[in-house]
Amino acid sequence: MHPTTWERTVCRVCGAGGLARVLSLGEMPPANALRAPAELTNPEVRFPLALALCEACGMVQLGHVVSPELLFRSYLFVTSSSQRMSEHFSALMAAAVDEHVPASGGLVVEIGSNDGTGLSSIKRRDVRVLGVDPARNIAVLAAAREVPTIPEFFTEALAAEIVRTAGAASLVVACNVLGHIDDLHDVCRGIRTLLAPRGALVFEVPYLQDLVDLSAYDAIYHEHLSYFAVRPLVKLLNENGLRLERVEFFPVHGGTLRGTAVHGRGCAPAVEAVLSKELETGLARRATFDAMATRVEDHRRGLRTALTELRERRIKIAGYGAPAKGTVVLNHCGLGVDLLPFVVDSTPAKQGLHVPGTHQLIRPPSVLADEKPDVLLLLAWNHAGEIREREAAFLARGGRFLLPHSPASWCEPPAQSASR
Ligand code: JHZ
Ligand code: ZN
Repeated sequence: MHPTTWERTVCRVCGAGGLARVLSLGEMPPANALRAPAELTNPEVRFPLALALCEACGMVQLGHVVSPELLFRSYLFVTSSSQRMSEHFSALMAAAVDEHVPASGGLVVEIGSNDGTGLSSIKRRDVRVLGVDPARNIAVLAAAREVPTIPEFFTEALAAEIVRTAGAASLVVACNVLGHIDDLHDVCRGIRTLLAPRGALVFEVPYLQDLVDLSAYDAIYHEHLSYFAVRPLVKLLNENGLRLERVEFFPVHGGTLRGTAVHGRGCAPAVEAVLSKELETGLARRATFDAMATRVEDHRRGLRTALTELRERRIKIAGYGAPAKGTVVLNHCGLGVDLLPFVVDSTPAKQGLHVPGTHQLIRPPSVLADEKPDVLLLLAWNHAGEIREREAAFLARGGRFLLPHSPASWCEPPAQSASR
């Protein structure tokens, strides 16, 4: 039996004790634990959700770890739910194969390969592909795309097994997955084991600086154990024989850092420049997060007030998207079905289920034509551009999207997420 939750008392990068608790969102249900109608009256699990800062190395992390068996074995988020994100990952794969895989072919391994969206985009090239993802239900979707997938957690032991059976990898890709893994050193050792001598790791993580700048507290949930700045990343990679060769920034998911690492030590001069900037902005300072906590509290009050006013004016409102981040906003702001009666989401597996904690029914976006809400709270705000395009009919009849931001504001075109 695996324990359900445990407390982390030392930093997962440098091992220092005395982590400083910097921002608490109270007790929160796991963000993707959507509830079947028949379960709604059962007691609901909630776990503490708070950020802890390691002042020794600058790593920001959750103070509590919820068992990965509970969070990831059956998973509802599918990468292909966003056309723009699918294009983003296809472009990443194409560029990374061009740069790192020899013309004679090679092995590409993706950690956290989800439904195989990324790997399937390079299948026609002269490469062998292999996905690793613990979500057994989603491995079935990857199989339908003919992407071979090991339905397990990536570990050093699994990496050794892959090398034994399939050879070393020219390219390892890991997008939005490093933050989900408690034992980062084991994963990095595994990547080093797996990479061919001239191979490269290309990874993406939500960038901590963007999270702070946008006060995007809805990226904080139990799946996200780590919130990466570049400084602790360099330390983590270096200690495991990997050199951070390049960092790039993209506006997707509210601000994403893409890193490229190879065998070696240290980091490239361009990466040093980012380290200096992080020092300047005080990204590893307690005061940075204390200020963010104040903004988050303003946000909570502002959004509640905005929704209460809309209700008083009898303006019909619903939520758009049932992303993990939506669960955080709805629960933290205490937005129950009295203020937000239902949400819509395009993911078939989410439809008919309810948001954890606040219990909105998740319905298909097609119901908007009949329900005719006046305002949609854009919980999936990171997909604003794509959603505005898809919901042109709602906009054409005067509907408006409200952003759950600090302070709550209208989402007017051009709808772009933050960019560095
Ligand atoms: P979205 C995900 O978080 C998952 P989430 C994960 N935890 C992670 O690390 C981060 O990304 C980075 C729906 N939708 O992408 C589909 C529409 O209904 O913001 C999704 O349910 N219509 C691994 O869960 C949700 O919105 C649309 O047109 O916060 C978006 O979820 C589009 C584009 C999406 O991820
Ligand atoms: Zn540390």
